[in-house]
Amino acid sequence: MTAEYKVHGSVAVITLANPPVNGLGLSTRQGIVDGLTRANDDAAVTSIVITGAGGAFSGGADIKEFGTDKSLQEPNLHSVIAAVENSPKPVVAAIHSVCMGGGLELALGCHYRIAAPGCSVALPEVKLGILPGAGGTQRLPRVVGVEAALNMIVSGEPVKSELLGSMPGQKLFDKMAASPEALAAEALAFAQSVADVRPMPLVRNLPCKHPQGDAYFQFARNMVKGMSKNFPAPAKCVDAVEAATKKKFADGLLFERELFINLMWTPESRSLRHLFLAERAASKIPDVPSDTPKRDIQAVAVIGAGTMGGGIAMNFLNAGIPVKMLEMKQEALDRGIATIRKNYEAQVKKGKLKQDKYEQRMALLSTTLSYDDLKDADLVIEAVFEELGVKEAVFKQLDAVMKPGAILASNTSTLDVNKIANFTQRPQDVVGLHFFSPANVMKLLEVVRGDATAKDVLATVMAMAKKIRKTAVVSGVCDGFIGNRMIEQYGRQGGFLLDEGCTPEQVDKAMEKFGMAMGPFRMGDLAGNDIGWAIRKRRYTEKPDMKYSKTADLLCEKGRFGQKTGAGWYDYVPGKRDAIPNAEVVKMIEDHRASLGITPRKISDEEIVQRLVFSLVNEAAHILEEGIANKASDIDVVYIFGYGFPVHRGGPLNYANEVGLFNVVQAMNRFAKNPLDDAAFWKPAPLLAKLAAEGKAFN
Ligand code: T1G
Repeated sequence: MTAEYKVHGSVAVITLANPPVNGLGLSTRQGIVDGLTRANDDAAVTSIVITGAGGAFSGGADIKEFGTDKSLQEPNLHSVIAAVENSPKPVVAAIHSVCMGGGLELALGCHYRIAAPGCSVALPEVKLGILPGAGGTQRLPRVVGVEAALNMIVSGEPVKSELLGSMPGQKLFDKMAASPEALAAEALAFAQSVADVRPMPLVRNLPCKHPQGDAYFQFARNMVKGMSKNFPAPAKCVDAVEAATKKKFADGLLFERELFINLMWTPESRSLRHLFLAERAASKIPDVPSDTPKRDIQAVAVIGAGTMGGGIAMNFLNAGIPVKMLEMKQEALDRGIATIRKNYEAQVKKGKLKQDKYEQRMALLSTTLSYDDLKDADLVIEAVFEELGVKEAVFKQLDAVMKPGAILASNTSTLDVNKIANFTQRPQDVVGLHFFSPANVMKLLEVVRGDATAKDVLATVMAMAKKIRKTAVVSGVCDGFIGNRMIEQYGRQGGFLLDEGCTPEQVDKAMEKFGMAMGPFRMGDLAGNDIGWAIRKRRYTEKPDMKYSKTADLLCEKGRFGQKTGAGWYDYVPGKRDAIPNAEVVKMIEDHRASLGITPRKISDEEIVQRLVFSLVNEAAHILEEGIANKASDIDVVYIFGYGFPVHRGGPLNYANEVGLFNVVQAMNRFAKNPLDDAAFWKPAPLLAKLAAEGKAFN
C-alpha cells in the first residue's frame, strides 16, 4: 500500500508514500480510506492527520493512470474525499513542499489544514487540458475567495503557502507551521487540540458568493477568451467557478464532474497529457541507467562568440556557471560580449531581469584568445563555422589542451559527430549539443550521441540540460539528426505545392490555421533561405536523384534570403517582422510553373496540411526504425520545443495517432500517385506501414 498508518498518542497519522510526488493512484487512495477506517475503529484515536512522505504532500492524481481503468476505479478521489468529510473524527491535512491538483482537493476535503511555509499550492489541471475534477472548483473559492480561486484555476500556477495563509479572510489554512521541520509536531499538537471540537468544520458548508457575479464572470470570460486559443479548458474553469457561486454545493460538484469528464476526452487534453509525460521521458535514455555517475560541471568554455556562441554562453551564465569564451580575434570577442550585454540589457529594460542579476551574470563571463586558457574547463562547446575542416582544427586544439575527463561538445547542426570525435584521441568524451537559435531562448537541445560517446557523458549533459532549463532529446548521428532531417522533407513538400499551384501565402496561412507558429515560407525568411539553399546544393551532388522544386533556388539567386536581406518569399519593412506578399515572387513562381508546363490547380488547405505534416511523420518513422530517436514521444518533443508545432496537437506523431495511422497511410498512397510529387518518398516507412496494418499507434 502506498500510504502508511501510524498512531502517535491519540492521533492517527496517514502518510502518503507514493514516490516521486505521492500521486493519488489507486493504491494510495485505498491506503487513505483504509487508514481512516482503522483510525475511526480505534477508540484510542481521537483525531487524524494526513501528510506526505518525501518531497511532496501530493502532486495530485496519478497522471500515469489517466486513460486507464485505475483512474476511475473505486475508491476514486471523490469517494476518498467523501470518506474524509464523513469521518466521525477530525481529519487534519499537514501539507508541505508540493500540494497540487487532487492533492489540494484532498486537503480541502479535510476538516482542517496546517501548512508549512514554502509549499507550492496549485490547481494545475488546466495545463493538462482539464480542470480540477474532485471539488477544487467548488471548494477553493469558498476558502480563498472567488477571484483568487479563479486566477489560480485558470492559470494553473502555484502560489506559495505563506502568501495564501496571509490573505485577509482566508480559510484555506487554519494554521501556518513555523517551518517545514516543525510541521509534523505542530500538526500532531493541532490535531489533539481539535479532537473534541464539534461540529467539525467542512469547506463545503461555507458560503460562496461574488458581489458583482454576472459582471465579474463576463469580465473573466473575456479575459480567458484571449488566452485560450485552441484550448477549451480555461473557459470551462470559469463556468465551474461561476457554478460554485450559483448552485448548491452538491449540484456544483456534479456540474464540475460533467465538465471534467468532457474535457478529459478532448484531443487537446490528450495532447497536453502526452507532452507532460513525453517531456519528462525524453531525459531517460534506455541504456543509460538513471544512477549513472555524472561528471562535475563547474566551469564551461565556449569556442566562438558569434550569435550561437553568445546565446549558448548565456544559458550557463543564467544558471550561475562561469563561462570563458574564446575567439580568434579581439574584435570578434568584443562584438560577442556586446551582443550578450545587449540581450541582457533588453531584459532589464523589460523588467524581466534585475540589474544586480545582470551584473552577476556578466561577472561570470571571461574571454581569451588562447586555447591554453581553456584547460581547466569541465565542458567546452564549440560553436564555430559549420564546415568540417574548421571543426577539425578546433577539436585537434581542444584535444591537445583540455584536461582529462573534460567533455568536448560540438554545436554542429548537420555535420557527422563521429567524424568530429575522431579528430581527437578521446572520442568517448565527445558529444553533439545542438542548440536552436536563438540559443538563449529556444528550449530544445538535441544531444547527439556519437558511436563512442561514453554513457556518463550522456548522463552528465542530460542533467546539465535540466540545470540550464533546456528540454534535451537524444539523437543518433545522421544528416540533420532528428529535427532538421524531418524539416527537409517538410520544405520539399512546400516547394512542390508552389510548383503545383499554391502561393507561399496560401501554404503559410493553411499551416498557421493548423496551429504552426509560422508557415514554412515565413519560417524560411526568418531562419534565412540561404541555409536551405546550401543544403540543397550539397544534396544535388550527394543525392542527384532526390527531387526538389527549383523555386527556392530561383528566389535565392535573386538574393532574397529573407528578413536578413529585407526580402525573401515576402518583403519586410526594416524593424518590423510583418511578412508582406510580393507580386514579383508570385510571378516568378508562376513563370517557373509555366516553364515546366504545369497547369496550376486549386489545392485545399487540408491537402497542404496533410502533405506537410505527413512528410514529417513518414521521415520520423524512418528515424525511429534506424534508432536515431529512442522513442516516438522524443520526436514530438523535438517538434514542439524546437519547431513551433502546435501544443494542442501534441507533436507530429501524436497528431498522426489522432488522425489514425490507417488514414495517414491512405493519404500517403494518394500523394504517391501525383506525378509532380515524389512517389518514392511517399512509400510508407516499414514501421508506419506495420503499425497502420495492425491498427496500432506510435507509442
Ligand atoms: N502523477 C504522476 N506522476 C507525476 C505527477 C503526477 N501528478 N507529477 C509529477 N509526476 C512525476 C513526473 O512524471 C516525473 O516522473 C517525476 O514525478 C518528477 O516530476 C482530480 C485529475 C509536482 C511540481 O498537474 O507540476 O490531480 O520522470 O520532473 O520539477 O483534479 O511534476 O521521474 O518518472 O516535474 O520537481 C494535477 C504535475 C494532476 C502536477 C514536481 N497535478 N506535476 O516538479 O519534478 S491532475 C499536476 C508537476 C489532477 C484532479 C486532477 C511537477 C511537480 P519521472 P518533475 P519537479
